[in-house]
Amino acid sequence: MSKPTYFIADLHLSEQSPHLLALFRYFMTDIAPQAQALYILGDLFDFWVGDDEDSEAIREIKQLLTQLTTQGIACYFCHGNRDFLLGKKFAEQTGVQLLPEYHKMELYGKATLVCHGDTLCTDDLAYQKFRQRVHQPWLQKLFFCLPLKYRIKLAQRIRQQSQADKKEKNAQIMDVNADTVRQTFAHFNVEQIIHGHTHRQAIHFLEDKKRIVLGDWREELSVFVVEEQYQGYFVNLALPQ
Ligand code: LP5
Ligand code: MN
Repeated sequence: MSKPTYFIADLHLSEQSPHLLALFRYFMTDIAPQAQALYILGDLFDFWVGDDEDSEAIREIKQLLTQLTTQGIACYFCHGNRDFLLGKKFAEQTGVQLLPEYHKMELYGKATLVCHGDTLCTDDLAYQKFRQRVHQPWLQKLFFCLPLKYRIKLAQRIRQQSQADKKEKNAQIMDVNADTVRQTFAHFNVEQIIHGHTHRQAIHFLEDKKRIVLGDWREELSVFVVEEQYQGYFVNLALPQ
């Protein structure tokens, strides 16, 4: 019998959230080693401004990932809107394999697409405009020329602005656009899409297709488990006392 595949997203880890770090430590040492592969579908970090970022928390996260990949468990990473600047150096240091924006795969015989999910939220025009800008290679190159502490300051300013802007947006705008979802299913010719970003953990059935939305991590961790003989299910766990 083959081992399960795990999917997680939107952990938003940072030095400022020791509880999330503790959940990640628990997940990576007690749960993830049971998997055949782990897919991290973006926003592992609260934000990422370059692979030269360093802190005690980052060192531990890297070490936990390395520990998993050296056990032979494949670990894949798809960029989120907070950590799209995570690069090759991080991947080399941890053994994590970077995925493109959309990654199509066979998951126990099912054609499956994985992505972060932000590109499906096409009603959020302000965000899509912002995304287009910060994904420009020349701007990123320029950004990397800045000293680390300025990059962190800028990221914090953008986070503040994003939080303020979100208060003015209605929830509908920040969800996926139904037409974009339909087009994505058709374009990639898949039976299921697994993504995060909207933080609205759910399995949506669309005719004969499925869209699985991963939950973000708060009090509990959230993992979507797919096994050969099952359709897939969510596991939500708090830290053991
Ligand atoms: O992340 P979340 O859930 O809060 O909101 C997202 C969208 N916001 C973002 C921004 C990220 O939170 C922060 C990313 C930091 C990355 C590191 C710095 C990289 C700099 C790179 C330079 C090359 O993604 C939010 C969506 C929401 O998801 C739901 O989908 O609505 O989108 C926004 O809020 C976008 C705003 O509407 C526009 C943001 C304008 C920022 C302007 C910056 C001004 C700063 C000036 C500093 C001098
Ligand atoms: Mn996100």
